Amino acid sequence: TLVGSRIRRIEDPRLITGKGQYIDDLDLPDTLFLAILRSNVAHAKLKRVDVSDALKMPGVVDAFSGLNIKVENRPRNFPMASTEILYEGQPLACVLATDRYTAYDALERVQVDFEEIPAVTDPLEAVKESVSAVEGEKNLVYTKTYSSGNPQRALDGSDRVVELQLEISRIYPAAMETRGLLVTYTPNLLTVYAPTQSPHFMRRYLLEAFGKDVQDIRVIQPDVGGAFGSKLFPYPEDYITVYASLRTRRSVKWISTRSEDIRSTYHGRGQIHRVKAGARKDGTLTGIVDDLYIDLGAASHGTYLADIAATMLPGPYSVRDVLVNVYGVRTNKTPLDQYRGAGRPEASFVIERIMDALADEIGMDPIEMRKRNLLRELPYKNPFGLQYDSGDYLQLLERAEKVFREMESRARDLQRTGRRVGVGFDFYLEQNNFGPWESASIRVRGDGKIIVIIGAAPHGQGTATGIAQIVADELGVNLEDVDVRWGDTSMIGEAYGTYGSRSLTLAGNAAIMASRKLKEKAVRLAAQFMKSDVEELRYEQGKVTNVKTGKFMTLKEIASKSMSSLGGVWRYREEPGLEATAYFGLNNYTYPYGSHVVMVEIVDGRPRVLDYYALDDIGKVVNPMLAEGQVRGGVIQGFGETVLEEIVYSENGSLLTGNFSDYAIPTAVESFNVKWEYLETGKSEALLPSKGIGEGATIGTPPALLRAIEKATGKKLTRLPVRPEDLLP
Ligand code: MCN
Ligand code: MO
Repeated sequence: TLVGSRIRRIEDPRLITGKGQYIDDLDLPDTLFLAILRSNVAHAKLKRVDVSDALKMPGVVDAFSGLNIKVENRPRNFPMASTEILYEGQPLACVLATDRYTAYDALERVQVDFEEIPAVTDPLEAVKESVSAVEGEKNLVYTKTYSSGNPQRALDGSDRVVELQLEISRIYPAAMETRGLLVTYTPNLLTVYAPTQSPHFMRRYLLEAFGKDVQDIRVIQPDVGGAFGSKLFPYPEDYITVYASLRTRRSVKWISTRSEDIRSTYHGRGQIHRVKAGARKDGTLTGIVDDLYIDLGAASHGTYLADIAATMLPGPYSVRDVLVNVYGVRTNKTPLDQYRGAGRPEASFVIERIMDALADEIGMDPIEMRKRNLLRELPYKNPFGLQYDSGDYLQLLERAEKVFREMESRARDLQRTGRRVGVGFDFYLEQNNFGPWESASIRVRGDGKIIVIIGAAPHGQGTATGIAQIVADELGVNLEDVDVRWGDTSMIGEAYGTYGSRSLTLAGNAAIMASRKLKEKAVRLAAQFMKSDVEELRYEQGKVTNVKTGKFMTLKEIASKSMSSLGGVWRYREEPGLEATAYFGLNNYTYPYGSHVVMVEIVDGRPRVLDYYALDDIGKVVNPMLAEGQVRGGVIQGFGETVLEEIVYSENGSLLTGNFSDYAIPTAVESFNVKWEYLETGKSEALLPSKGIGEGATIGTPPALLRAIEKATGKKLTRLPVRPEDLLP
């Protein structure tokens, strides 16, 4: 079978030979270029924005400011500031010109009068409410309590209690391709080319805002150079560009520069956890109390990330006495949203830091400590009601432990020679397949070509290859006969998209269901053509065979006969055509799990990875090469988050890491090899019993890597990323 095999990505030949069509490759005649004027201060009273001088410039077609559209939980005055500037990079005005150079030049002629007022950037300062991030409003905009059992009593009854302030800095989801949008105008129908993770979300949101001005909006996703969670929902610039197209009745393109992107693409993470956790001398985790501060920036739509982190905080361990107080705080920074892992890396970082800290405190082996607390029976309802589904956590942990012991003994040899080497280990629980469902359609064309259209919207993952494997197996045809397509709202009625590591499982299972409907139809059509009873026919290996006579028709023959007049069938018993659509949703999240083991050396003041091992259980693995690719990329991103990447603001809210020379992402130079293995014990309840792998490694990497650095430096580490001073001898 193809499912389970390492098959090369069918997407790649086109992309690696430079034939990809990214949004800025699309050139349509008479397109205006839109450039956005952004605030260069964090907090100010906005008195006047005057575009009249810009409008006088040759080549400038239009310019405007003060556009306001109501979208829930976005900054007041969205998508453009009109009375108050709330963060550096917030859109203030835009210019439309016949080319991009003129548009940017004209921005300099927009006059802005404002009066700076105090900004607040530190969420722990902001909760004190002495400086308002938004005039006349509270900074603390969201509080929630997750409570189970009696954590205070549990801490009081513990042999040891640790208190930690764990900080996870803000990071920039640095996709290779910056954001952009291209809108083509025709009366009543806008076509929006959007490098998005969900064309259907884009359509829904845009129709909500502009539905009274157009009959429909078609969204097409061109090739997308990565997203990592950041391109799921429309941004201010998307609304501005669509509005500009409607206003000018012209096609409009907006492409963000890297320095615009770094201040305007919603940042990720940004959480501080003040935790107390207790254990008995035998290593039993007794209780956790956590004050979770999430730095929302100038909006409040990122609160769900705190909810995910809070409910996942107990991780794979049996602790029942847990209290998490969530504080969602607004600051004068770019709004916060999801970045690969979205809440689960934060939870995993906190619980794994707790396990290491407690193990150190009671003088116990950290793996023994984890074993003592690891859940043995599944399914299991966690203290906050999450239903962990399936698997054998201990089996996986013990396998990773072997790797850890072996790495540790090599590390000890190196340490004896004076090298600063350490090994880290973690166990992580993932929650994915975020809902609610996904769709897939299969159409067999008259020429026999099988077109599969999925509602998921991959943008680098290689999903089309995985889906092609699934469908080819299910229909018993060659991989080359299956053509997987996606990313156009006019190809598929309703859909969701690619996020929450859901596409393979949800779209894959929808594709299986659609394939099965299609096979039934093929049998009914074949019965008509072969003058047989349906009962005598079997669909097998891409053909329908009469079990009595041995005669058969291939899927291609059935399709072409059904769909062409040349087939000579003019009286239809069966409805012609060979296509089917199916929708698939699970009634729970899936909970894959894994373990990372890493050996690090501090060389010239920098952590260098000497060995890296990751082990995952995601149920049925469709294509181990694709899954491994996800793990490798995720580990390198996790390395960036642990060692290099940090969005830093000055106290008055100016962004100090506004380009790639100040904001360091991992490059080929810092990259290293990752060994990956997998188990298939924890199956999901789907027809194809898979779970997601798209985000796992960004969850599993930071706790193990930070532990390794802690061991190599002998220091207690509580912050992501580590800073140079943490690494000094
Ligand atoms: N796969 C598999 N067997 C499984 C599960 C998955 O072979 N049991 C394969 C799939 O065929 C697919 C890949 O692994 O090629 C990931 O599938 P899945 O876990 O279903 O995740 P999604 O396709 O839904 O991808 C989303 C996930 C998320 S949420 C982020 S963020 C992220 C990530 O994918 N962003 C990425 N990986 C990324 N990879 C790239 N190149 N670019 C991004 O922006
Ligand atoms: Mo994501």
